[in-house]
Amino acid sequence: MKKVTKVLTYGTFDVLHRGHIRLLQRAKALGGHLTVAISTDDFNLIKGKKSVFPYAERKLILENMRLVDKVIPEKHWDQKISDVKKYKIDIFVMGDDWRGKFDFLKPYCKVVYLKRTTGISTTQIKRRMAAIKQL
Ligand code: C2G
Repeated sequence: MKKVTKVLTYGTFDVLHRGHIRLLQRAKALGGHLTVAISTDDFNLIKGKKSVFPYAERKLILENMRLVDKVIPEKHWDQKISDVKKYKIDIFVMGDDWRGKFDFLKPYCKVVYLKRTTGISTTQIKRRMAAIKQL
């Protein structure tokens, strides 16, 4: 029986938008099983990110997406090697705003950086919301 290719990616995935979806779509297309490690609220503080939605809500949304097979928490920077080993990951995927940053995973799995979707970001969405409020 052919082993299913397992893909892993990490992120905050706050205020889900087409940039996130396109990343997840392309990541899933690389294999048959996609695990998403979602940054916890505590880890977001370490990343200097304040999310609109708490971890539990960001997790609820992603684990109910057809594209996503498994959701795990991302609690700190240095869990990736053990995650790749623990979940027998074949391909690690990140947007290319992280290009090179995770090459240390190359001895353990394939590392793929996918083009970041331009014209959309959580920050931009917050700005649009603020602008609408002014109307
Ligand atoms: N992304 C994208 N296009 C956008 C916005 C985001 O392709 N317009 C991608 C990012 O490159 C990343 C994923 O979507 O691969 C999740 O983005 P964020 O939630 O912003 O994740 P980030 O804060 O970059 O956290 O250990 C890694 C970090 O947890 C990554």
